[in-house]
Order: sequence, then C-alpha cells, then structure tokens
Amino acid sequence: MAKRKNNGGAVDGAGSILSTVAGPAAPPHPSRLGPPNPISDQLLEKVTGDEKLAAERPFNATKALEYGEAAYTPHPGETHAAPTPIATASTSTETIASEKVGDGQPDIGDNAINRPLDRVRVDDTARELTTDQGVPVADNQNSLKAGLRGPTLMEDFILREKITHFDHERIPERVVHARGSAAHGYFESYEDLRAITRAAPFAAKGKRTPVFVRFSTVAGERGSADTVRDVRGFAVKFYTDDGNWDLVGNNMPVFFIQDVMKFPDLIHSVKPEPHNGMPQAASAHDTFWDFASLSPEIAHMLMWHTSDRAIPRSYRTMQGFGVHTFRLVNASGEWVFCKFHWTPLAGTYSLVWDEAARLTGADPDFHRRDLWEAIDSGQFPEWELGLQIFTEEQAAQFPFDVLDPTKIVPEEMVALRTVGKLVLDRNPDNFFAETEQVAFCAAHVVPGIDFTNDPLLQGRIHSYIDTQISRLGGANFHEIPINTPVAQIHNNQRDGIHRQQINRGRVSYEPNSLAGGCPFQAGVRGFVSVPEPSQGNEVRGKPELFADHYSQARLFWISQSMTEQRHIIGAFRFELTRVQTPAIRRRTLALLANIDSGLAGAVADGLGMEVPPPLPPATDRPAYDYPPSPALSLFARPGNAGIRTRRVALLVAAGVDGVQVRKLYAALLEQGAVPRLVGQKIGALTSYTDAPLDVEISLETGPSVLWDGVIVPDCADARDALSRDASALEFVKLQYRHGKPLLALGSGGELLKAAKIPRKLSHGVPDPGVIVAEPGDVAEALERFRSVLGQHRVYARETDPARV
Ligand code: HDE
Repeated sequence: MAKRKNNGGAVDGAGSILSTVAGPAAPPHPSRLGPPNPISDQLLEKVTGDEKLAAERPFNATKALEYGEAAYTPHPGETHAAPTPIATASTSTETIASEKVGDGQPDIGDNAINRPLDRVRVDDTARELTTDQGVPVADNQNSLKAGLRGPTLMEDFILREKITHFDHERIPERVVHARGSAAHGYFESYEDLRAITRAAPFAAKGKRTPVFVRFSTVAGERGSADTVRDVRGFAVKFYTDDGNWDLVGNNMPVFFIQDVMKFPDLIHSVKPEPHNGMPQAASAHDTFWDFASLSPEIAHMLMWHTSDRAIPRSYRTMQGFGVHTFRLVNASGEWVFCKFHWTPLAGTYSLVWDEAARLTGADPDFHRRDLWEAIDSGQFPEWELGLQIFTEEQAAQFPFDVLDPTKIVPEEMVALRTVGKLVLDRNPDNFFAETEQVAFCAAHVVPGIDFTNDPLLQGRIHSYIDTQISRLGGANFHEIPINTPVAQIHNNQRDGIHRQQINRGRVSYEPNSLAGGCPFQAGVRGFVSVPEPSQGNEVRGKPELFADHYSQARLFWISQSMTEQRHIIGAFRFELTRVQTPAIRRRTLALLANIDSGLAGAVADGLGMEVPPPLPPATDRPAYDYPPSPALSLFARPGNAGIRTRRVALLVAAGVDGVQVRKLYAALLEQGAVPRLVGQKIGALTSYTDAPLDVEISLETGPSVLWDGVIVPDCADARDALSRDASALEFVKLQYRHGKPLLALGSGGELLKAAKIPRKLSHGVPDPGVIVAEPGDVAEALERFRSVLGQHRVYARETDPARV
C-alpha cells in the first residue's frame, strides 16, 4: 500500500473529506487531515486519487460511437489507470488485515471467485466437528434436554441448525433431464482453427480446455432408472479463456418439435400423466402418443427414439450432437454454418430392449456406475469432436432448411471434419455440489461461436437461465463453484440471494470515471454478434420447407440394418401396445404409413390392426428422395476399444479348476476387461487344482444383465451345483437371449447343455458366440470369446425361432 508523508501542509477542507457528505467547490484538496493518522492519510490519498481519475475523463469520448455506422464496429471502453490502488477501494481501511478479511493486500483486477475448485474443496481429516458457524460441537449424539427424562429445549441451537439444514437439503429437480451423471475432463484441439473460428478452445493445436460434462435422461425424475427408452442429454461446459461455452446437446441429432412454443406441450405429454403420476420415465403411454401423432414434425425423431440409440449400453458408447445449426466466426467476422458431432472412440453400442428393461430393476444406476467405474479405474472415456462446416450458399441448395431442428445434414452431403478430442478423466468429489448444481445454458456462447435463427434454439437462449433462477435459488447461480468460469468475471451486476463475491469499491455502473472507467467494454475483442440482416413482417409461423415431415424419417429408416429395423418395429409395438386408446394407435400407424409401408405394416401386425390411410401431408411439395446414409447405422462406428471395460462373469462352483480360472481372470484383466467371480454365495470356494477362490458376487446380486459375456470354467464335478441351480440356468439363458458370448470349458459345457443353449444358429451355421472347448484349448477359445465380446452382440440369434 502506498504510504504518504505528512509534511504538515494545509488542512482547509479536511472536515469534508473526513465526512461522507458535501465538500469544497473545487480542488486542491488539503494535504493533511489534522494530527498524523495512517488511516486518514489513506483517506486523503483515496479522495485525491478519485478526483484525478474523474478529471481524466472530462466527457464520454466514445458516446458518438454508439450510433449509426460506427455502431457496427464495437469499440473498447475508455479506461484510465488509478494513480494509487486505494483510489478504487471501497474503504480507506482496506489495508487492515485479519484472518477473516484477508491480508489487506487486495489483488487488483482479480476475481477470486473464478479460481480453481481447490479453494472450496473441503477435507475433514483431523478436524473437530463444528456447527455451520464454526463452533466446536461437544456432543453430536443427544439433543439438549431439561434433565435426562425432560423435554428438548428450544435453546438447542445446535440441533435446530442441523435439522433446519436437513429440512432444506433438497432443491427442485430439473424440469427435464433430472436424472444425470457427470465428470470432469478436458477438450484437446487437434489443430489451430483460427482461420474458421476465434473460439478459444480451437486457438492452437494441442490446446487443452477444462470441461465438465453431464449425461442425462429426459423424462424421468431424479431417482428414475438409467436404462429406460429415452433421449440422452450430452451437455458439455467448456471453461474457456473467454468465458464458459456450454454445448448443451443430445445423443440424437434431431428434436421432436420445430418451435419452442411447443416444448411445454411435448414435455407435459411425455412426463407421468397428471391424474395418476404414471408412468415413470417412459414414453409408452397415451398422452405422449396422442401428442406425437398430432405433431407430424416428430416423425424423424420418432425413428431415432424407437431405435437402439434410445437404450445405449453406456454413456461412453453414445454419440452427441449439438442438434441446431450454429455459426463459427473468425477474427475478421467471417462466418460459416456448423453442426457439432461427438463420436465415442469406444464405438457406438446399445442394449437390447429386454436387457434394458430388466436392468431398470437389477441396477437402476447402470449408466452412472459404468461411467464412474470406468473413470475411477483409469479407462477414461473419449470422444472426438467432428464439425460439419458449410456456407450459406451451400445451405441454400439443401433440400431442407438448416434452421429446422428436425433435420440432419447427411454426412454424405457434408463430411465431418474431426478437430479435437474430449477426455473425461476425473469423477466429481461431490454429486450435489457439482453434478446437481451445474447449470448448463444454451445461451452460454463465447466469441467465435454464434447462434442461428433456429426457432427452437432461440427459445432455449431464454429458458435455461430462467430455470436456474428457480432451481438454484436466484440470479447468482453462476457463483456456485462448479459454474464459475476460469476466465475472470467483472461487471456491475450486484446483490441478490446468496451473493458470494465481495465487490471492492463504490462504483457499480458504467460509464464511470471514479473507477477509471473499469470494468470497460471490450470492443471487437468481446463477443460480437454476426450482423445478420433481419427484416420481415411480424408473424407466427414456420418456413414452407419445415413442412416436409417425412423425407428424413424415411432416410433414417432406409439407412438402418435389418437388425436395427427389427428393433425399431419392436419398439413401436411395445410403445403402442401400452397405449390404451385405439384411435391414438391408429393415428400413429397413419403417420408411419407416410414413412414406409413395410414399417407401418409390421407395427400394425403386432397390434392386430390394419394400416389406415396415411396422414395427409402438410405440404404439396413432393417428398425428397434421399439415398441411404450408411453413417446413420449404429454399426457404422465400431470404435477401437476392443474388450476394454467389458464386464465378464466367470461362473464358478465348488470343485472348479482354480488354475484355469486364475489364468482366464488375469488374461481378461490384462486386456482391459472387468472379470469377476460369480457364484451362489460370496466367500471361499474350493478348487481342485489350486488354492481356494474368493467368490466376489452372488448370482442374485450380479444377475445376467450386468455382464457383457460369461465364462463357465471346468469343474471336477461334471454335474456341478450350477447345472441344477435355476438362477445359474436363467443366467446363461439370458446371456444367450441378449446376444452375449458364452464360453464353456470342459465340464462347464454341462451348464449350457442343461440350459438348452443351441450351438448353431437357425440356418445351421455355428453360433460364433457359443464356444464350448476342452480345458486344453483355453488360449484359442478365449481368443474366439474375446473377438465376439469386442463385437458386442450376436444379433443373428434374434431371428432364431428356437431361441431359449
Ligand atoms: Fe433442453 N432444457 N430445452 N434441450 N436440455 C433443459 O435446463 C429447453 C432441448 C438439454 O445436464 C432445462 O437446466 C427448451 C434441445 C440438455 O443439466 C430447461 C427447449 C436439446 C439438458 C430446458 C429445449 C436440449 C437440458 C431443464 C425447446 C438438445 C440438461 C433444466 C426449445 C440440443 C442439461 C435445465 C444438464 C435441460 C429447456 C430443447 C438439451 C428447462 C425450452 C433441442 C442436455 O431450461
């Protein structure tokens, strides 16, 4: 802190400086304030500093730039350095230090709220228990009473603080996407993309930007199961050098509706029905299909929603999409359109429906656990970011409108340019503080990224901030540590519920001179919107091209493999069978008839109905005939993960070949899989070749659906306990039914035989996923098992009429 020599100068006007009201008409100020006193010396320094700062800005020189042509080029704000730090302080006592107020040396130009999360991480090691006011608690077992058998006293402030806090532990859940899981990580740019965008994460090859990513389901409540049929949220918060950028996307590239006006209707239709609160986390009920069949713009999204994309194997094996068309803008203001795609390096894999439905009971946290376990074991999930970049001229040639969020840009029309990698390498410390309180917002963009007029995106720009205000309790939700940017926040927003930062100084407005003009506007260095011309009559409506509801739904259908088409038909049959109103089923079939007659016929057949005439289209314009897009099949992206993180059950019973089991176990672990010994009960199990084995999980606790494959090792007792155990028989039957690989060694084959597992597919060819081998052939058999496990599922079994 600057110190000023008191040289016995003039004291005229000193009284007005020592007061907080009025003063002499003009400078100079007195040079001392009476008897020597270090604090009042600072006060004098502060007041003279203020005067100097104010005088340096005799008028607002940038005012004229706010008008006309000049307004097209944002200008930096006028700013002047303070002659002394105390000039911009709130108080001349700023330098007084204590353990609470700090060291009296404020960091000038700094906002401590933005520092890394370390500052708010709490560890209790070797600490006493305290109240929220830091008072040590003597007894955490008993409330305060008037005598051992007396009433509890109002005076017990410790109990009342604890119970009051508990009463308010829950906050409102997200109105959609309530159920989710998240992780920290980073985004690494593969190249310097500054020629295309000035967005900070792409400024240099190899640049890393911290991220926090939350995956979610949409319809279910916070405690609902992970594996329900639903869209998955894929929200990425980039903590960039220029502030937070939230890419709040989904695992499907299109959406149900075309205008924000319909969002509350869509969500009301899919959430539990209001009269009886059912069903939880499911679209398979009347109100959803009533709304859907009256909203034909939903056709394309329904195809994704009934596909296996809606039941991913893992968050780690699903794609992500920005959905809307965005803009990328470079430093010269040149822009291009852009669609964002996240592609999992582990490949795209899904569950089968029967498996997904059983998983909701066996492990409702299946996806949450999978993400947590993968990260905690160092198998960090990775996605590559692909951009589809195209110009306004190209967009004008497309047979659809790029502002319509029910349309994709097929990859065959605009190829993906892979520009970077997302890696999730750290689980959160605290679910509530981070995963629950993180506030994603479609309006959070940074210089270099801009919106388009997609009418869904436009509405989202409003909705997200608005919803955080009620969910997180006020306008200061950005100060919750997980939400603060790593870039500094400096503005004149003040006060409100739960304000954390303590703003220094008396200036909370702009323009100002008393804070040297700070914080000042950044001019072209700041966020500048693309100056898109906009003129037209006010109207509530949509462009004509938006009325083509079926061409891309058909494109999706014809781009699916036979297996995927079969699953889509099955999903429609399931959903519509649960619907109770026949007219709604009929209307949905009429919608499907516009997509593909084979699809409509197969669904109708499952419902015992005839296909009705197609719904009348909303436009006379003929449908566009897209060629199939192979990129739309789940099977187009097998990934490079092999068997890493695949869960393998080794089904063991007393008398098992321990040497063999230990070898298999070690080989699987080495290749990154997650083997576990599954038995009738946990604990020691005799082995006929080695030391006893330690069973890790029981058949009841670890049923078939939790595993990607099963191995039944050789056992001394050919008709061992498992072959007579209904749970073990059901285990292998479900492994088979869900398309998973089964490897039986030696007498292990007895269990497969007892469960009547066929070794051939219906057309007589051997099932590659049913491997029965002699104990001597372990290496070769394991290799075959590994290969099928890495390919995920043997879908060919599904068409087998003799399926167990
Ligand atoms: Fe959202 N959406 N949304 N949404 N959305 C929310 O914000 C909304 C839409 C998406 O993990 C809410 O904080 C409107 C499309 C994700 O925390 C809310 C419209 C896409 C998440 C909201 C849409 C999304 C949300 C609820 C129609 C994919 C979870 C709680 C115009 C591109 C983020 C919250 C997380 C969450 C509104 C449509 C993705 C109410 C009005 C399209 C991933 O603000």
